[in-house]
Amino acid sequence: MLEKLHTLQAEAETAILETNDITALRDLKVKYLGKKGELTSILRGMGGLPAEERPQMGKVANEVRGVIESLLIDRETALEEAELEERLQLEKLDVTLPGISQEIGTAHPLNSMIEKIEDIFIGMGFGVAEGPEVETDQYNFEALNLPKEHPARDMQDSFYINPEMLLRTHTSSVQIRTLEAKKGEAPVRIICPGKVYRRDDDDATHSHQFTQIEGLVVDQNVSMSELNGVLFAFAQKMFGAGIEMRLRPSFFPFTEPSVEVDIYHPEKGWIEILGAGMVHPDVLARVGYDPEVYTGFAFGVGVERIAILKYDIDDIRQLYTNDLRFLDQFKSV
Ligand code: 2NL
Repeated sequence: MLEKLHTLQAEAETAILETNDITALRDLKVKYLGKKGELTSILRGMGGLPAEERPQMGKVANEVRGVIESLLIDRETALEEAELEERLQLEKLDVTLPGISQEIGTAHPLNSMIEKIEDIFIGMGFGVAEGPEVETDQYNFEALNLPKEHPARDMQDSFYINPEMLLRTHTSSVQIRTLEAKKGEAPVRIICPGKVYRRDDDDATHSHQFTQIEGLVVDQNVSMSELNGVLFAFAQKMFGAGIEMRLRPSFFPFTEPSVEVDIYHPEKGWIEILGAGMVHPDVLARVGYDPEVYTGFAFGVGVERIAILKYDIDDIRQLYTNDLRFLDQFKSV
């Protein structure tokens, strides 16, 4: 029996020291010291020993239990420490390292220019109206004094979907739709931003798709001097209070009289920024406004043109190709 106890102790010692995980170690505790464990089963055999040998055997058995118990505790402590050390190595975090900075995107210069122009006119009491990009030739041409035979309606100059429908060539169509919906009611003060399309060959100064903002005011007693005042306020807010502006006579089928508006650029001289005029009486009459009672003015701004001028951009295509080296320059705009 003594030999059995010593063999058990030696066997337990090897098993405990060889174990590398805590769960297995707990299993060993059950195996050697548990109620149904090996030590218990050896002690059961004590009943068959002569009475004088029992105390001695009991003492050895307790010593063996003590040795196994302390081996278990030491091994458990060692394994826990190793596990903690491993975790500390893996989760090592240097809070003094600089963070990984996240690039923050910004509005596209064309979108910020649209918003800038919208804000200026909203500040002068204009509302914003939008409408379809695919238009009937009724809204895009007929309503604006551009009848079938007009050279501006050449099939080669616009993108036709079918003989009656095309991609709008200006946002005037939205203004016509707004006037029609108002059924002769005044005042009307709107701007109409949006994409427009013309069959041009793309180059540094032309694009088959560009952005236009048209404005329209219709009321009683609307005059050319109010047009002048509104456009000068726009030019000042866009290019600075000291800007010089002039109107030049021009021609559009939908306005009479018509003007082209220039600003003075210190290096480039007089530069055209937009076209405008008093709404043609026939245009007003066709959408239900009596031209004897109501007058109006309208203007059309090319957004890219303004952006190119203000930011000194040398090629309109830079506004469409999304080269980050170009876009990054507008982070603060
Ligand atoms: C340009 C500048 C312009 C208009 C647009 C307009 C709209 C209505 C009635 C009359 Cl509903 N006119 N818009 C007027 C003058 C100029 O755009 O250079 N266009 C070719």
